[in-house]
Order: sequence, then structure tokens, then C-alpha cells
Amino acid sequence: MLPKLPREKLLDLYKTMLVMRRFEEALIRVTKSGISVGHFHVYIGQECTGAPALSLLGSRDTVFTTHRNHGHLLARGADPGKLMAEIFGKATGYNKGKGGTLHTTAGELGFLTTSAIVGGVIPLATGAAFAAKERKTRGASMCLFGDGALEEGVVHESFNLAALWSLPVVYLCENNSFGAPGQKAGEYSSSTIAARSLLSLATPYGIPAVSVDGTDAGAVHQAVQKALARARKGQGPVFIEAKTFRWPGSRPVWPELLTGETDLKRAWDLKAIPKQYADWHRKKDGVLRFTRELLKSRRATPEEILEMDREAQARNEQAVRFALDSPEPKPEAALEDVFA
Ligand SMILES: Cc1ncc(C[n+]2csc(CCOP(=O)(O)OP(=O)(O)O)c2C)c(N)n1
Repeated sequence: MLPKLPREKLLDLYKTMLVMRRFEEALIRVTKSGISVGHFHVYIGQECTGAPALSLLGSRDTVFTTHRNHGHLLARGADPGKLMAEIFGKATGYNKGKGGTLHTTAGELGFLTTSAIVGGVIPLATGAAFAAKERKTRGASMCLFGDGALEEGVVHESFNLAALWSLPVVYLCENNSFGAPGQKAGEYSSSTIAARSLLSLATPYGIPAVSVDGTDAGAVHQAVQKALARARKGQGPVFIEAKTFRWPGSRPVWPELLTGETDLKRAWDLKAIPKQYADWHRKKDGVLRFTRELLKSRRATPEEILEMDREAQARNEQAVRFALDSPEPKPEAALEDVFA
């Protein structure tokens, strides 16, 4: 389902998703060409969660996210060139190359920090919500994390305080384990979390919890809109589980695309779908799903879709160029911006 938005806004959301997808494809292509930028994680496949969720934030809101953060930053309007440069460790990056992929921070976009410590952002987002409440900013705090974070003890202290003090925070869990081998539909299974339902981890604290299909941009948009409205009215936190799919890559350290780079024609030309990974192209890839929904509702033609895609690819090619041509940080800058 498409979010209930006017056509122009829907197309803006789609363009953002295309930039998110093409950004990481370009990044993978660069690393495959032999240029090493170190270990990074990709958000490919989760665009229908991040793009609509983050499009709902305003300038008073804060965002906290994880090791899988590129898509989130781009969804909030990050400049692809500055983000690519940060991942490459260049002086022109968001944090002058000192944050890198795992800790990119962009205060101007509401990202007070991103953290690779699994579960680490949950208390920070809760603290930011406390600050917003104390300062009466009417802003909300959004916290994005994976299902793995829920095994951390600090999550429960955070949920408890957020509920006790009715803090304006939206906990958005991107459950990309859904569909793991041997897992039954709708059942959560993990070797590290005993709970069978992730929602059951929030409800004992009186936190309303809802599960949505994370490849359904309309469902995510609706759930996050409701949660933010509740938080901003001072009614406390909400927990949302977005069931989504991990990108189909094979190697965890050097991401590669087993399915190839995205071919949007697969949204309308079923013959173009290769048998292998047909499941991904037909059902799991949220960008293809959103494309099909745009076509079906006649909000865009195939030509318009391909044109938007060309623009997204060109923007990301420029971003790669900018990052490659940017200078390394100077050695004498190592101790600049160090506070502790
Ligand atoms: C506290 C902590 N423990 C372990 C790790 C190593 N680690 C990095 S990513 C990851 C998996 C995280 O899974 P999840 O939170 O579900 O996010 P996903 O990668 O699936 O998006 C782990 C265990 C870490 N970074 N921090």
C-alpha cells in the first residue's frame, strides 16, 4: 500500500528510496573495484521502512541509529557526497572522516550520534526524549535498531523509564531476521532472544506495540505517524516492529549483491526476472514493490520511473567522484574536535 500522500510527495519519497538503493550499490561497486574503504553494512532491502518513517520527522526531532545507518541518513536528506566521503574516511565527510560508516553524526539532520554498539542507541534516544520533555521542545526522539538489540539489558531499563515518564520516543525495530531458514511465518526465532514475539518485550511496560510489514511503505508511514502524534501529545513511547528482509548478499564483511544491481524494469516486466532469487524480486524487494504500487495506481509511468532512477544514479556517481577526489584528513588534525 502506498502512503496516503499527494502524488508529488509520493514521488519525493520514491526518489529518496532510489538514492538510498543506488548509493549503496555504488559503494559496493567501488569496493569491488579494489578501493578499500573498510567494513560496512548495507541497508538495501529496508528502504520501505526507513524512507517513510524518517520522512515524518521535523527539525525539532532527534534520530538515533546503528551500524546499518546509510539509508537512514539519506532518508533524512543527507548529502550523498558528504556521506560517501565520510565512509571513505575523507576530510570532506560529515565528521571529517573521523566517524566513518559506523559513527556518522549529522546534528543538522537530527542525528546526535549513530552507534555500532548493538542496543547502544536505545538509552541515548530515551535520554534525548527526556531532554525534549524537560525543555518542552515538543520534539520527539526516534530510535532505529535491529532485532538483535533487544537482547541487551539496557533496553529494558530504557523502556521502563520511557513508560514511567511518558517520554516522547518511538522505538522502531527493523526485524530483518524475518524469513530466516526454517522460520514459520509470523514467528520470531532467534538463538539469542527467548521471547517468541518481539512485541511481548515492550508490552509489560505498558508501551503500545505494533507489528507492520516493513516492505509496505504505507503501513510503516501510518504506524510511525500515529506513534509520533502520540509522543508529541505527551502520551509516551510506542514500540513498532517492522518485519523486513535482509539484503540478499553473501559475505557479511564485504557486501556483494547476489541479485545484481537493481533493475526497475523487473517491477513491470515479469519475464525479466531470473528464476534464481525470483522470491526477492517478486516479493521481498521493497523498492520494486513501491514501484509496482506507483504504476498500478497510475501515479507514475515506466518512463518517469526510469528517469527518476537515472537522476538517482547520476547523483550517486557524483558522490563517488567527490569522495574519491577529496583529500585525506591531515595528520595534525587528529586531535581536533576531541573532547575527552
Ligand atoms: C554490544 C555489541 N555486541 C555485539 C556486536 C557485534 N555485532 C555487530 S552487528 C551484530 C548483529 C546485530 O543484529 P541486529 O541488531 O539485529 O541488526 P542487523 O545487523 O540484523 O540489522 C552484532 C552482534 C556489537 N557491535 N555490539
